[in-house]
Amino acid sequence: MTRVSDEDIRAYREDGAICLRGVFEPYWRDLAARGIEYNLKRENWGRRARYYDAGSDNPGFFQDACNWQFVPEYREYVFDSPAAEIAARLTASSQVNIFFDNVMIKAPGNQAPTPWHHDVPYWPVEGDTVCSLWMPLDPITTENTLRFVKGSHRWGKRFMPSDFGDKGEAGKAYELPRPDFEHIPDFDARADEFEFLMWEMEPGDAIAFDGYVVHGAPGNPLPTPRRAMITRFAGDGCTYAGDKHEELGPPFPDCPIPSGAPLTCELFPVVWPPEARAEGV
Ligand SMILES: O=C(O)CCC(=O)C(=O)O
Repeated sequence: MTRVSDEDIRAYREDGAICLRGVFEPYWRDLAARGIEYNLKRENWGRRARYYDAGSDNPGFFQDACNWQFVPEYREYVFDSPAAEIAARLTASSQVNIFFDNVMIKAPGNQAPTPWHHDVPYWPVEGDTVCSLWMPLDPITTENTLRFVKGSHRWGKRFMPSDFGDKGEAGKAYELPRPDFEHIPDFDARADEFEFLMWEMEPGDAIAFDGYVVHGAPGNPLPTPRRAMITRFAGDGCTYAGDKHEELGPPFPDCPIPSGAPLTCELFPVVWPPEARAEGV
């Protein structure tokens, strides 16, 4: 495995996000692009598909999730692309489970920002080895790239999830009955207090980031779409947390394992190393 250097591992742990250059060959990009093209058709939406800004003048912030069982291209990408091994290496895990696949697509000129947030508070999982790989299929500039608050995964904080849509005003926090969740700071207003990470990217590059690092993104002012194939992995020590709160995104109503259990089950199979996969998956 030459895709991840020791320096990448150090920076990932220290900063919470890194950009890996040229790690996805054209085969994987074409595969993901075909999966997205299929998934975007109305008849192929999963049950979690949503346009966040459906009521706005220029709708076009689409997301769908948890479709690897239904979209063969996503399944192959999840199981056989370099993504899982990269996540294993960065999190120093002996094996990783797929938690879920996700696509986030902003149409040309779409104004909807991605609100500042960190991921694990949304999701029915707990653990320090949750790692996402965000692989864009289009060139990314500073105008539409993700932004990360450097080192925020090490603050030990849990910020209340924000509704990405909220009737067009992205970013309104859910009111969750959890005293350990704080309102997220307005990082734009307090930009001089923090250090941010962001990268221009070419297809083939990917950002790997920790489940607790705070991030957000502007809309997509470019004349090209901003398609991102995202895979979420959970490494050693992660457990299911379906009882975290009621507004889980995504929810897994059919999950066969109880809260507190290790993740491995048919929804979250082991994907790496290949020899640890369950038979028939
Ligand atoms: O693609 C985006 O705009 C947001 C991505 C994101 O928040 C995530 O992958 O966790």
